[in-house]
Amino acid sequence: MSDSECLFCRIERGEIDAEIVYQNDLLIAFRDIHPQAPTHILIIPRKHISTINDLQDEDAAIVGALFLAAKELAVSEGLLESGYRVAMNCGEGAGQSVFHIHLHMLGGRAFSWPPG
Ligand code: DGP
Repeated sequence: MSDSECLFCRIERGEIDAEIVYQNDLLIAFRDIHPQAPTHILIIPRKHISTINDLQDEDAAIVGALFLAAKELAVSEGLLESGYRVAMNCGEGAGQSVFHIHLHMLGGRAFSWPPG
């Protein structure tokens, strides 16, 4: 899929509405359209990267920025004390449905392990 057709690239360009809760020069974060917890935010790089398997060494700063954004969002969402989960699915078999990498950040309820 090209960047022009990618759903999350279109959100990043402002062509599709989303509730953006955080952004910087490397990424944007917005609320998931089908939340699985009281807080469910997707943190995506501005750069189109389809899956974890497509990451290059030069993307290390982007990957780090995704996690640092999760920490900032834990503060703004009030989740530091209660805890929260971050997860990234890779491939259809793992549940990935949008092929532009995104870190799920979920909080506001109890979580079990292992995930389904
Ligand atoms: P995954 O299954 O890991 O690829 O997660 C994709 C997530 O994207 C899923 O939780 C639902 C969310 N999603 C899909 N389409 C949209 C959309 O148009 N807007 C928003 N905000 N979220 C979307």
